[in-house]
Amino acid sequence: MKTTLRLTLLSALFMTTLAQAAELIPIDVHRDANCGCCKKWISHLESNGFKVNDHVEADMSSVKQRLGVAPRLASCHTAVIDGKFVEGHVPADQVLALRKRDDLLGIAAPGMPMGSPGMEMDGMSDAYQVIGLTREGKDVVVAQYPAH
Ligand SMILES: [Cu+2]
Repeated sequence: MKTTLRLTLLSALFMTTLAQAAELIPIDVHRDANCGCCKKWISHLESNGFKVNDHVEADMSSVKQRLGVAPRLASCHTAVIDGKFVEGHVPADQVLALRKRDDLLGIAAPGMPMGSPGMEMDGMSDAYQVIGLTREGKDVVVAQYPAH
């Protein structure tokens, strides 16, 4: 009886682990070997349900060009999900929202805004925006974060 119960509990645990693993969302991240804040952004994604495929690149500017990141939107790392780019320190919830936006080629948090995920600095934060690039080549604001 005890053994049966233990087995049931164990298999329940095992099933839960499998279910969680199945729910992880794969994303590719391209970054420079020496980028510390890029690794912090990867940790941010991983703690928000993503499975990151990490690609260390010798030439990030050619990667950005290949993936269609407009120079005005550029930051450090460049991720790809469902064929769309995610440039810079974009919050994980915006990456999730992008998956439902078929009008956008990608989104970006241009530059390196202080206080964005992976750029935390003593709780201080710059105001910053997440910009979407439409299929027509226009920039649209998809999210705004206030300074604090
Ligand atoms: Cu960075």
